[in-house]
Amino acid sequence: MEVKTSLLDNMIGVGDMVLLEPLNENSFIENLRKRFDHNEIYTYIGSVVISMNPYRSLPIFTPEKVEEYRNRNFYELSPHIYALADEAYRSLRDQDKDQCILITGESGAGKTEASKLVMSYVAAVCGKGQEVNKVKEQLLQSNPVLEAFGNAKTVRNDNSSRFGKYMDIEFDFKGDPLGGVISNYLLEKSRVCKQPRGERNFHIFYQLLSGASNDTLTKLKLDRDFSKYNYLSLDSATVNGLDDAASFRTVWNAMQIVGFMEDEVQSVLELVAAVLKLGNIEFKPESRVNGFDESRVKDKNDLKEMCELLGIEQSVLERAFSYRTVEAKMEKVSTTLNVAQAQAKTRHKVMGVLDIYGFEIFEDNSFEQFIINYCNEKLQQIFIELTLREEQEEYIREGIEWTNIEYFNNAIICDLIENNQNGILAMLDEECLRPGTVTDDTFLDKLNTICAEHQHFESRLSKNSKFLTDHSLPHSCFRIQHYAGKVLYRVEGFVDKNNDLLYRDLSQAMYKATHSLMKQLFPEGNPAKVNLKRPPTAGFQFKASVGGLMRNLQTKNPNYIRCIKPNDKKAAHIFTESLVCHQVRYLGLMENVRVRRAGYAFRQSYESSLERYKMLCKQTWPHWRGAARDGVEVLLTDCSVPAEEFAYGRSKIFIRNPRTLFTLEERRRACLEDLATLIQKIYRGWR
Ligand code: AOV
Ligand code: MG
Repeated sequence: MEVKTSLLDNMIGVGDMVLLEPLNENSFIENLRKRFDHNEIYTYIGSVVISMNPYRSLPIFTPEKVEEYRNRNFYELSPHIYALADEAYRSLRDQDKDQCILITGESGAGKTEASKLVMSYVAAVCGKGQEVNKVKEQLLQSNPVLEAFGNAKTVRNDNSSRFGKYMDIEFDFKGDPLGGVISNYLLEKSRVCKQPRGERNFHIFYQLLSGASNDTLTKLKLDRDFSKYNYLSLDSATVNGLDDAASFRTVWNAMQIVGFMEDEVQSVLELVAAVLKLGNIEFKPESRVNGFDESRVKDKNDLKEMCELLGIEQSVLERAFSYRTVEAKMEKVSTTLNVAQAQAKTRHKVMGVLDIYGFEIFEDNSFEQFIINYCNEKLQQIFIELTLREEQEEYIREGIEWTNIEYFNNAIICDLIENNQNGILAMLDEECLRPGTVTDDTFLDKLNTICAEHQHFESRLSKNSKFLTDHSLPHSCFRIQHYAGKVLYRVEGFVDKNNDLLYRDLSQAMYKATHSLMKQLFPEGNPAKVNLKRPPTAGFQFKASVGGLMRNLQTKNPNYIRCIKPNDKKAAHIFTESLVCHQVRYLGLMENVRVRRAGYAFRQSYESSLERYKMLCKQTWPHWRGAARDGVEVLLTDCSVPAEEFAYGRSKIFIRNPRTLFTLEERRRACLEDLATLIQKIYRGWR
């Protein structure tokens, strides 16, 4: 039977880790390696897909492959991300269950590529027709646009997502796409001004300078030479394998497909150009009579050009750069956030695709990494909640015997960060809102007193005697033991970045611009709308939006893709065992298989399984009059499958081994074929 061979081939390893014999960490890694060596980058753990980054293009994403996987059952063919996408799409269309695709893994593991594969698969199999195709094109073309403005080269990934993205694709009752809603999560803004060594600014800057026509560049007052711009780091301005000029044309086209009018594209590019000019403006200190230092713009040409691009009077902007009106801090923040928008009640069917920035550790880790890694903790948490814990609890609920399996629950780390009273984010907010002198160090002091006892927190000045002697920890730093590894954070900039304040002088200057897009971006600069309320801090907003996202995801049926990075060199064919092993451990994949195996690989409600297999047994076909559970029992006994293969839960039948399921599926298929032949014969008879 084809089914078995694809999942149980000794040469290429087993397709589902649930079938691995013996099961231990070594055999698990060995299986991944074997498959990786044979270009089998996908492996299942039940319905979870493990995806290894091949770092080269494989011929497995063709239209023929899409056809192959279309409308086939999950276990029928060899593991593929298309099988997951197909399963999710069909449950959405046929069973009316909203779906979400959760893609996790560290930076460079292949999340963004996976999200695009899922989207392109769904686009290929859903609906037809001119209108529908237009919607699909728009959904797919949103990717190059978002990546141009939100991705950048980092040391971990040449196309690293510097923002989190969640896209809800909406479908009508037939399963045709209607449109999409994209939510973005905290962009790493600081990258615009400063990039670590070996990294780049956001792609769009390089794309524009390399790919725009001379005419466009002249209009934008730009020079093709990267080195003319302070914001474009020089040591890694070009990236192997990235064609910025070609990408520019792709982005340009994509913007139009997504719905930007030509003059709007132009407007956006003017802002990009203005940012480059802004980066070149330098200030010089100037002493004033009363002893205060004041800054003045040094070279006025860039300022002049920036003002021309934006339609701002030069003196207005210059003044805004040099002065600031400080507002009294409010005692308390009480702002209702408009973030839970993602939970809007829709009558449509929805498939959400989540692609965030992966867990990352750099030489220097700041507020941005802290936020990114917190986001990853939350996703790991939801994986644990839904897969591991839910699985165990289901057995208990269903009254099926279960031996508990230990797993590391990272809820404790989430709590360290997000606890409303004494979590790190709450303390940072408290510092940011406190009157008096607030510095990054006063924030660290606070952490030291309050988090000192926490087993996942360390700092040099920690009151906890255990760490007093730890001089490996530099000053002004704290360390968190994340689920995916220890990260040392430098507190420098935490307070400012969390405050995320733009002085009113600047927003008012921007609001005065005649450039209408620019003006729209600074509604708070409208003098008629002076809002004395302090805007919520970056951390507060992020926590609230991630919280909303998690609640939203929990209302949907989750599908997991766990991405693994095979090596640290961004290279094909290299499988670094220690690196893979580390990821397998922290992703909790062993626990995942154990939980899956200790029990039953497959389960289904009595009603649906009776409906599906009733044709296999004379007594249940075409109708079973009685309780569904009894029907299933009659059916299974009739099919003479060994009794130990099943357990009867309160509402569901549990099947221990996937092979048993394959056998049932195979018989069903044979039955359907017989039926089809029969119908054909009858039909011919009629004619
Ligand atoms: P990430 O999204 O997980 O990192 P990407 O999806 O951007 O990682 O993948 C990184 C790079 O690996 C891509 O640019 C490709 O070169 C390669 N790659 C990934 N998946 C595939 C695939 N299926 N086939 C061929 N090459 C692939 V980050 O956004 O940094 O967390 O924040
Ligand atoms: Mg990414």
